[in-house]
Amino acid sequence: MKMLHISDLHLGKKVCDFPMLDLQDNILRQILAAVDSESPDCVIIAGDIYDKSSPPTQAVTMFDNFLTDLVSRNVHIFIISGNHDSPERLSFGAHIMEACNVHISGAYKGIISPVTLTDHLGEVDFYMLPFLRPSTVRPFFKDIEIKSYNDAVNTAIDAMHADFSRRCVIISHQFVTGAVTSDSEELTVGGLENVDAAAYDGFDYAALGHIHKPQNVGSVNIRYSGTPLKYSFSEANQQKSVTIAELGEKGDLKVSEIPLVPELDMREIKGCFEDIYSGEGCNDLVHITLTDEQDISDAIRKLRKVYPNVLRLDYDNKRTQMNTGLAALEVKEGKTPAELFSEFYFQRNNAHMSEVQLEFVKELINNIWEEQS
Ligand SMILES: [Mn+2]
Repeated sequence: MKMLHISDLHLGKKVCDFPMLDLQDNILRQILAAVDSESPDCVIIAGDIYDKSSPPTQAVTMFDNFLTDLVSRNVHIFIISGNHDSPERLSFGAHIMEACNVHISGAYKGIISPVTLTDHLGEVDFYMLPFLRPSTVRPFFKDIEIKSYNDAVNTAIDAMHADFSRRCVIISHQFVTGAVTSDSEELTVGGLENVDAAAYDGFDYAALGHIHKPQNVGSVNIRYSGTPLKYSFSEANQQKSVTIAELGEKGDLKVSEIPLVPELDMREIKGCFEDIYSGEGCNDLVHITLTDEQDISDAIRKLRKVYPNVLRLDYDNKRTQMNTGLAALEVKEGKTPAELFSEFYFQRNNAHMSEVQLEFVKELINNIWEEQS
């Protein structure tokens, strides 16, 4: 059973106000090309189809086209809702789409029956769990105490009564303890969401979504495919990919990756203004960190001439390296205005004024004093 596993498309997402739709359209085409070259039996989309529960119309149209293209390739398609999706909106037309081998698990209803596919080795059961919170599961199990996400997921899985003597796959969108996170996931603070990997014991493959870096958690058969695109600068050094999981006889799993190459990369650039401004430049989505000690006036507008898609600009210099805000100036009698300004300058920039700067300030202060007297 050959599975092509993706997740966290976040269609319609903007990164630092930059709309990702065109890049997403291109990356979906690359995924279709991977379906063509790999000929999987099924495509698994493990949640977070959209970035918002009410996605923009362009995102809905894009996913509609993607699904239509997938169906025309004669594969089974498994879709679960993630924490960013509206389960009800995602399941619109789900019963009708079953006829086209599109299987959607939207709102949790307390019972999960497997979808069974057959290959030359026999049957494989696919269990589809939508994103679960304790409050989603509790109403269906009044006599079980469900305090945590871990309780919720374990209760829902126990209630499936999966037959682990058969080949079986689970599709789930949760935060498994030990997974390496990025800045774009919007997790609940404090680790409340954690689910122990042991919840997925017994399944030949757990096709996971929610965490945006592709990775195995603990063992090769518990895996996040990651996002198809970088959605934060913390992912600048990640290689995004499509996961191919091949299940032979029970317990025999092979996993490989097909790299995805975005039309525009997301990168971090650090250096002084002159070097970056006089460099080659490109259209990539960049976060520029300037190391100049003095702020460059209108830096972002100037840099956009070489890097039109600067999404973020920061400084890394003596001033920004100071860990706290400005300490109160110690105003004592007997200090001249120029001395006070020198102290202020030092606190602000973590460096002393040069002789020239000091002379300039003294002259300026004198002029102001004379005007007022
Ligand atoms: Mn996500």
